Amino acid sequence: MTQLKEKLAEKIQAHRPRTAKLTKEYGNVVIDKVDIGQCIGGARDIRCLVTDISYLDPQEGIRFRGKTIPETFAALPKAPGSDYPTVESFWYFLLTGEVPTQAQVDAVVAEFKTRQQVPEYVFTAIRALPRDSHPMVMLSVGILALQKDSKFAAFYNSGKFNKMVAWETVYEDASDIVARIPVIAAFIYNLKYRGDKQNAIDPSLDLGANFAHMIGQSEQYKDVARMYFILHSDHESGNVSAHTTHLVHSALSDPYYAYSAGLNGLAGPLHGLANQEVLGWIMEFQKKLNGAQPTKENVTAALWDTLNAGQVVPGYGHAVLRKTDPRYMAQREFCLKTPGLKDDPLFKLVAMIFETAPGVLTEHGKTKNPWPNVDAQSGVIQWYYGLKEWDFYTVLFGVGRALGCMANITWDRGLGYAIERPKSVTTDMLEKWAAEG
Ligand code: AMX
Repeated sequence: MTQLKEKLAEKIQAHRPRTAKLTKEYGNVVIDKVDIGQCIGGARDIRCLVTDISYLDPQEGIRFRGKTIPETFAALPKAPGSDYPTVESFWYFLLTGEVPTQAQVDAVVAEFKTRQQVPEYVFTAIRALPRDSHPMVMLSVGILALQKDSKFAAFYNSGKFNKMVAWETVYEDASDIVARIPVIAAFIYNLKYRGDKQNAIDPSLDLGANFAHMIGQSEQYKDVARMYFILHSDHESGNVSAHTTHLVHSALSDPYYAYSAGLNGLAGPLHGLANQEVLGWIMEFQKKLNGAQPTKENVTAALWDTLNAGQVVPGYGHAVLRKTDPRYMAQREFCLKTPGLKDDPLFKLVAMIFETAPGVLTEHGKTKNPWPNVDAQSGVIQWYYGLKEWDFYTVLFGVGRALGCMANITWDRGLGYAIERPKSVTTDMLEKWAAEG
């Protein structure tokens, strides 16, 4: 057993009595109620999921294992010569809740090297798709193609399945997915946008740095990849990608089925596809400007054009957050401290939208949150570093989101969470209850 798996075994063992006690002794304690608005309106805010991996406060934003984004970045050991932690150290932290030592990080980096080789049949399956398929289709197919080697599915089918240790094989699949998904993403990028010019894995590099290397990116982009994957990892359990992954795995579908499904949810324009939509919106606006400088006036007019056409302003609003997303701020700070990027015309335009859109959306009066979310800022950084194929941006999100989703389902199995099965009612019933007040 690796050090990380041993540590995780210890943590899961120690946690189990807490969950068992809550279920057995306090199972009837009411923690929420449901109204008709929530029943029709996407189950918004209903407290009915448990996770200790991250928590999203509407005012404060995300905390990973109790730490804010700046605290997380400050606490974790950094990649060699970098201000940013490796994705591997963050993975250790998400799984165990403990900040790893450098030696523990090195062990995970080494472990990932043994896992990251992607079988050729995965690439064959992706190549068989039409080249103009969306890269999210390719990513979802790539993850699903790996399913035949699932250690969890093999354990389930072995006749020796045992609930107490089932998490160990979920951990194996989860770790394989986290180690391999950047390699699959890089393959897709190279296939679609670099004329199939594939770069081999560099075994001396950590996960983020290797992704940068594989897509032929610059030295500076290594930090972009590390930062981006960590920021997009987790946003508690109710968002579409995390919830789908959890739901599908709750049927004991293995992590490959579960995460492929999660990715399909991430591909929706109200969720992960918003980052591609933001760039599309900005490019359309720039075209209309026809060389003129963006001003508060012309940005305001463009925002109203979008709203009056009955469309949403991509990158703004959130189902839970009620302030500027700290993931937006972390990326904005990256832009402000990076020479060149802070004076980049696209960054300036995004900053102008940041100044303008909250006022316009407030005046429009529909959204409960007029502030930007993570997607409003992320495309600018990618664009600046030359990754201009914006239909790939959700794939980057999907590589990062694997960390949170995989940590969550490892713990789901560790704590033996039940198959998810909420109850539905009919409109007749709702009308009857409405009439009864
Ligand atoms: N522009 C215009 N109108 C908006 C809006 C926006 N950015 N955000 C919300 N609204 C509208 C909604 O469409 C809804 O209108 P309706 O009553 O006519 O249906 C109304 O405001 C109330 O919505 P809400 O309760 O504030 O938001 P929600 O919880 O229903 O939806 C979200 C949240 C993110 C889907 C929504 O804000 C949105 O569509 N934003 C733009 C897309 C986006 O940026 N998505 C990415 C989210 C982050 C992520 O998952 N990656």
